[in-house]
Amino acid sequence: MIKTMTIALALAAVATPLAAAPLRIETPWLRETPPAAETGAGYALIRNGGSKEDRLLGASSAVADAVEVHSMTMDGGIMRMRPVAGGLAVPAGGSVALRPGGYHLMLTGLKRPLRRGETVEIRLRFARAGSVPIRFRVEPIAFQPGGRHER
Ligand SMILES: [Cu+2]
Repeated sequence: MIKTMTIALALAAVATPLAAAPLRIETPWLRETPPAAETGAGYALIRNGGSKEDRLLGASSAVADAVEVHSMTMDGGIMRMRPVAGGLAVPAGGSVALRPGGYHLMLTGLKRPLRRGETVEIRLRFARAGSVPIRFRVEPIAFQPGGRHER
């Protein structure tokens, strides 16, 4: 009798993690923009505590016509940005950083300037986790995220 119960509990424990939401978005921030800017950039650290890869497919926000996921690479001394084809992979049990000089969210068709100190909602769209609204804090142009790995 006790043995049967132990097996049942073990099966329940195996099934539970599949239902959990494994993604964690850390230090989401946007760079403040000059008054006439038409584009903006957003950054965050995306952690995946789950056992399956997820992909950041796109995003949207009320403050911009479009929000794209971009990569940035140096090509013969020239910075090039391009949309990430097929979405940005967030590996199982791992993380991906969106940061200045690398992957970022590109806001195009900004409807108003982004001012430091305010928070702006951006809805991230993942292949597995679905649509996730995140509040991004607007930081000064010279901001460098600190303490990202301190937790
Ligand atoms: Cu870009």
